[in-house]
Amino acid sequence: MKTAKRALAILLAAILMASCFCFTSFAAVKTPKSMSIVTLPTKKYYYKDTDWGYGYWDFPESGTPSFKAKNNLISLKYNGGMHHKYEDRGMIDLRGLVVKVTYTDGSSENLSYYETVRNTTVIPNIYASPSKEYFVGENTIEIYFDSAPSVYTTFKINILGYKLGDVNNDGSINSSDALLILSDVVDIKKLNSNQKIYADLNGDSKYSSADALAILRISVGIK
Ligand SMILES: [Ca+2]
Ligand SMILES: [Ca+2]
Repeated sequence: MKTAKRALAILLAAILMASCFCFTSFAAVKTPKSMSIVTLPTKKYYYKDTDWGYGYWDFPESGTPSFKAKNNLISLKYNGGMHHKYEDRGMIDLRGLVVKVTYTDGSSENLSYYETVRNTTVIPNIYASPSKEYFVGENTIEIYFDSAPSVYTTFKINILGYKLGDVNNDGSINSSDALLILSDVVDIKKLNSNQKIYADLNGDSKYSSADALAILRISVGIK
């Protein structure tokens, strides 16, 4: 009888422990339901050669990752976070990002982006990928948790293109670029924030008809 009671006590204790364990496990794992941006990443602009280049990152089975040149394929060069899905296209610098996460149990919290370094691998708590391949101009970026990739939100980054004076980012400096500046100056159509940066050809920290004239001089071969 004593043995039976003892066995029963052990059984009850085992069941209790198992149920506690299950409850603890269940309570510890929260499932994200939605995500929204509280603070955007600090880095807003990506500059050619400094932040991106024509090519892709090659990650060999062994050895050091290297950047391989390839025309018409833009890769970002930020190497702070290991990216699983689009590693051949480079990575986005998410430092400074804060997101609000709402869970299926109704609770929510603000999470800041961080990176954990394990050996030589950098593991982020929030992942990012372009909605399609990167291109010069405005790009939509999706951010998500590795554990719940179907829950995501988006923001935009600016990948700045060719050279000063190429206001429309089409690869050449010509009268089309000058016309864009002049259209802004006379309030027909305002330049966007990317275009304003490339419009200041003479480097006086503003764009004006003087820059348009300088562009026209270049386009007709007068320096
Ligand atoms: Ca142009
Ligand atoms: Ca200027």
